Amino acid sequence: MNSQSGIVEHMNEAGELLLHIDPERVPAWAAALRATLAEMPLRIWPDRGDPDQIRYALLWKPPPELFDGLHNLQVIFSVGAGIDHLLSCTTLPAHVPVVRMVEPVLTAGMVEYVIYNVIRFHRRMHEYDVQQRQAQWQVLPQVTAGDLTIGIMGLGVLGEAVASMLTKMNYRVTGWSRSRKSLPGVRSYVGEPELLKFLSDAQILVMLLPMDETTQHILNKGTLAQLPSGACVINAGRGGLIHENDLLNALDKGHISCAALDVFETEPLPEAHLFWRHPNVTVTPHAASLTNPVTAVQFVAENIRRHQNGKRLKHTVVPTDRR
Ligand code: OXD
Repeated sequence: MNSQSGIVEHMNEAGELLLHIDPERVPAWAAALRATLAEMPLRIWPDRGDPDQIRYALLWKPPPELFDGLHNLQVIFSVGAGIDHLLSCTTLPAHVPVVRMVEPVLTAGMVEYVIYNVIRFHRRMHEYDVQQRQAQWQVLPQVTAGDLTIGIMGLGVLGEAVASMLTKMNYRVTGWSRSRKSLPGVRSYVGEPELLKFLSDAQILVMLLPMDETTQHILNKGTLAQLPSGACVINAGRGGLIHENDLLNALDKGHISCAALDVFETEPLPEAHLFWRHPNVTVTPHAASLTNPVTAVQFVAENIRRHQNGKRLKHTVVPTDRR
């Protein structure tokens, strides 16, 4: 065995990594993976090479046929923070661990997006924008951060980071989640029984929940009505969390004064959708926090090395989330 074949055998033992992502993102991800995981051959869908060699898969919205014959697949990584794009894939192998993307740059991007919109709504910048277009010089009343309650639905890694930043900025912060959380300065509400109370205080509501059958349309006519009059909504979780027509009605009636929406039931948001032209809605194209290939690949590489060394993977999806 020459040294060349020795290397090949070692690589085969470690297996190969399969990448599936939107075509325009492939070059940056492939470059980052080749730089950080140089020892691991990279396959880019639809080229799977010998499917038996695939041990790891890094995926965004995989097609069902991607998993055919991947008998040796050992870990599935999500390119994004959300994993609903994997769980909704009918062929996702039930026995293979799924790992969420959790890394500081992705978290920081989400904190920036939410804080930007909280301040914009709190300091009424969206109203000053309108006034400027009408050359209208009018000072609006100013509320201090400590007099404003920001309610965060979903206190996972992203929700917790947002909550922590908001508390540092002196906002009153509440959070709603499946289990009780003990976060400094954050009032925790739990489950169905405490949902209405949580909503009734949330002057700015931040949606960062995962999408599943329990959270679909959780913000609807009934729950929107529980928010204080004039509340603002920020959705950076998933479009399906909100019943879009109910939100439009609440905006038209003025019960909800403004919304910043980054995610939608149908993406890209159809050209004719009323959100595009609603005066009190800000639309961004699912861009609140884009996964940065260079830093994200560090997280993937660390987890692959942990896996190869028999250590526990970080940020695997718990079985109850995989129902
Ligand atoms: C997501 C992401 O999961 O963009 O939506 O990270």
